Amino acid sequence: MERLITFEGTEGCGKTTQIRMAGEYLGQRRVPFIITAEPGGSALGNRIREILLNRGPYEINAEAELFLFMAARAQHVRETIIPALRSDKLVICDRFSDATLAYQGFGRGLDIDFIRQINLFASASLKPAMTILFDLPAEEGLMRAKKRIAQNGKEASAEDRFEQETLAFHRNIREGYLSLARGEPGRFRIIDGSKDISAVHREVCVHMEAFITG
Ligand code: Z5A
Repeated sequence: MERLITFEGTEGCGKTTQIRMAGEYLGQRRVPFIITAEPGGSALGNRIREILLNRGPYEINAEAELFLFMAARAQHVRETIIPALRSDKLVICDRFSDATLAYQGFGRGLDIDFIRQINLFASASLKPAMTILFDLPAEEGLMRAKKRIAQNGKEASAEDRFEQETLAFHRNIREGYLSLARGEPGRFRIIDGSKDISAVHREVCVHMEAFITG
């Protein structure tokens, strides 16, 4: 079984916070691992990330957006994820193929079956063995993300292409993730992301422990 674990959820659901804490936990358990993220995880992926997340002096339509995410994934999988798995490392990835189904499929309304097909191509048919989904109301996640942007003092135009989307868009994505989880209950673990950070971390540890000892 591929030792790829993905963390997924809507904007501001707490994935990044929880991945950092999961990394500390794996370190204490002396499990070799890497943490990586999409879009990104390679030099090319990071360049594509800048195009995708920052608002530039151009429009990106839904179809172009889909292929940019796929290009970043194709590079990331072959340059970073597969080599790490081959050297027996556990790979924790902040977003992966499910994010494309949720955002470009359920969010933007592109064809889900087509996305599934090109996901397989981009990811070299790699599937996560376990996906932890942090579920919370879209309003709450957006509030957290906006607070964080304000705290970081970012310009309103930076890294906000997705934050600027309507509440309905983010609600569709939440529903999309929940429907993906219902379709594959053996792979998904759903955690209530509205609980406090340490309560969520305890639940993550239960799933990580079951995974590494299972
Ligand atoms: N995207 C896509 O459309 N298609 C794809 O195929 C892929 C991605 C792969 C990536 O942006 C964007 O790309 C993403 C989907 C799209 N856009 N959106 N939306 P990103 O990587 O910059 O951002 P993100 O993945 O959405 O994550 P995020 O906004 O950084 O949020 P997060 O990682 O889920 O949460 P966090 O950073 O851990 O926490 C956010 C804030 O909440 C922070 O201040 C924390 O201290 C706080 N926090 C965290 N947990 C809690 C709890 N439990 N209680 C209270 N406060 C908390």
